[in-house]
Amino acid sequence: MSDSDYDFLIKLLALGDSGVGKTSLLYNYTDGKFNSKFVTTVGIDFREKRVVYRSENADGITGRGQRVHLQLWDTAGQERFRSLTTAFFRDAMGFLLMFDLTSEQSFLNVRNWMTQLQMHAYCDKPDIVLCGNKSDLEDRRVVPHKQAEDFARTHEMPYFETSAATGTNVSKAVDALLDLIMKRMERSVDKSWIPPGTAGSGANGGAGGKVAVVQDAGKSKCAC
Ligand SMILES: Nc1nc2c(ncn2[C@@H]2O[C@H](COP(=O)(O)OP(=O)(O)O)[C@@H](O)[C@H]2O)c(=O)[nH]1
Ligand SMILES: [Mg+2]
Repeated sequence: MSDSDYDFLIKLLALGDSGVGKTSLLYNYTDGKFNSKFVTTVGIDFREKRVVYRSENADGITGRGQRVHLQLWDTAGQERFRSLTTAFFRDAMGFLLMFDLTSEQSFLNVRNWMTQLQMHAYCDKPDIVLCGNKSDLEDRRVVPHKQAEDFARTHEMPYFETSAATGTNVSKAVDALLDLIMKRMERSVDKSWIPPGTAGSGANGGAGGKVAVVQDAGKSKCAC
């Protein structure tokens, strides 16, 4: 597959306090590895991965696979990088909002991250998946499963307990976010009115055009 050989370019952003495991989780997702050395992310960085997305209709019938090029943006959680990272919020189509199950403070700060998202993301109700990370450290857990799950339900976000160390639920969390984004884009396309007789006139161009449509949908045509 060549570099431009994909149907959709999707940009995701991981955010949350410093030390919750953003870099480790993205590294686990793209490379299947874990590095226990703590290396502070400076500013912003990204990793990439190709996946095939298959949507299911109401009858459970799976459609043709869509080739997705995922760009996973990794932010630095420290306050001093905030002005840098908020600029990237605008460009992302979905968010992995992370906290550390062994840190009460990182869970309390999830609210602050949500406020930041509401202010800077493409719309005030963006697609977010909440991840309580470090689930392998069960003996050091301070955030009860139910408390995090209730919080996520109140804010209508899926919730996963992940471990970047063992890989538990890492792909599931990213897949759930991709699913939300693809469904939102389908809704935006459904909502845009196409005058009778113009369908198939090539208004969207070829494969390159498709990618442009996706980016537009992520930035401005919010279907919430
Ligand atoms: N046990 C365990 N340690 C983790 C996990 N995720 C990250 N860590 C460790 O927590 C520290 C911070 O991780 P890092 O990915 O740099 O956090 P970031 O600041 O959010 O990017 C590092 O020492 C990691 O090895 C996890 O799921 N389980
Ligand atoms: Mg980091």
